[in-house]
Amino acid sequence: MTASPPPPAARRPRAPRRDARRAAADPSADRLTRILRYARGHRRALVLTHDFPDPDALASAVALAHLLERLAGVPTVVAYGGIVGRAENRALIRVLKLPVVPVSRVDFDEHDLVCMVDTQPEQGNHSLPARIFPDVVIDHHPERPETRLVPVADVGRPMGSTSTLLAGYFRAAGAVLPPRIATALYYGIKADTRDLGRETTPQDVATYLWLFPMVDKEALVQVEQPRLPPDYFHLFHAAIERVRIYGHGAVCDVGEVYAPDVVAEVAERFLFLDGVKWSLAFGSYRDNLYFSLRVTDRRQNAGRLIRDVIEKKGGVAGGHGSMAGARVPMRGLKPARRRALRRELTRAFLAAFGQRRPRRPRKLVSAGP
Ligand SMILES: [Mn+2]
Repeated sequence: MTASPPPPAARRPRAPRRDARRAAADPSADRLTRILRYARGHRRALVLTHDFPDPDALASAVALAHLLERLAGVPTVVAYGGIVGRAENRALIRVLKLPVVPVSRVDFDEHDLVCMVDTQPEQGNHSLPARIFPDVVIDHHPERPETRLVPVADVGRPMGSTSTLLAGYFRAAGAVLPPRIATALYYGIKADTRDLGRETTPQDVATYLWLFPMVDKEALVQVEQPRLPPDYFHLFHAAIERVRIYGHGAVCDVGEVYAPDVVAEVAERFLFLDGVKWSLAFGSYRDNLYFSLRVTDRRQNAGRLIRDVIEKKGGVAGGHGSMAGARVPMRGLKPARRRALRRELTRAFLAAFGQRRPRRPRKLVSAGP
C-alpha cells in the first residue's frame, strides 16, 4: 500500500532522474531482506531499545517486531531498560497501545534472536547482559567499532532518526503499515529531529511526508499534548530556580528527578533562553547522575564534548552534533563525595566550553537557594 504524499508547498517540477538515482541507491530493500533471511527459522525474538527509551526507540522497536512477526514468522517481544518517564512517551505507549514491556520481565534465555534498535552494543545505555551479543542492530547513530561484529546491522546511514530506517523497510517492501505503527514512526522522526529542524536529512523529510497520510491524527494530538503529573511542574519550578547562566551557557543541577528523561527536557528548555548557546542539565535518579547537553551550533559536537568530560569520570556517554547525554554511576559514594562530583563535573563542562575561570553566574529568578 502506497499513499501519495501531500503536495509540496513550493511547486517545483519533479526531477525524475534524481529520484530514480536516489531510489537505486537506497539500500532499504536489501537491508530488510538480509534481516528477514537471518531471522527466519528462529523461535522467539527480542527487540531491545536503549534504557529510558525515547519515541524514536519505541517506534523503531515496535515496527521491527511487526516486520519480524509478519514477514519472517518469528514471535517477537519488545523490551526497554529503565522506565518511560516523559509524559509524551508514556502517552505514546498508552494511546497507540504499543506492545512493550520492561526488561525486568524478560528472560533472555527464552530468545534465540536478539535485536537492538536506536543504540549499539558498545554504547552502554542499554540493558543487554554482557554475555549476550545481538544478532541484529539498527541505529542511526555513528557506527561504533564493535558493531562491525554484529551479523546483520543497518548502522551509520546518515539519518535523523532510526524511525526513518524502519519506515524505509515498509516502503521498500510494500508492506502494510498499520496506522498505529505509522503514527509511532512519524512521531519518532518528529521527536528525534525536533520537527525536522535538527540534524535532518532529505530522507527524513521524504519519509515524514510519506507517513503523514497514514497517521492517526487524533491519537497524535493525545500524544503530543499529554496530561502532565504535578511532579513535572514541581521539577520545572526547581529547575527555573536552580539554573545558572555562565555567559552563553546555562547549567542546571535539577537535584533528584522522578525520571531521568526529564533531565533532557530541562536542558532543551533552557536552550530557548535568549542568548544561550549551550545548555547542560543534570539530575540524580537512584544511584546514577544523568546529564543532558544541548548546543545551538552542532559544529561544537555535543557528543564528543560530553564523552571527553564524562568518560574521565567513569561514566558512559553518547550523542552527536547538537545533543548528547551521559550517566555517571554514584553507587557507594557518600553524600559529600556526590556533591563534590557535581561541582567537579560542572567545572569540567565550563572548561570544555572555554571558561577556565568562570565568572560568577547569573540566576534566572531571584528566589531560590
Ligand atoms: Mn534516535
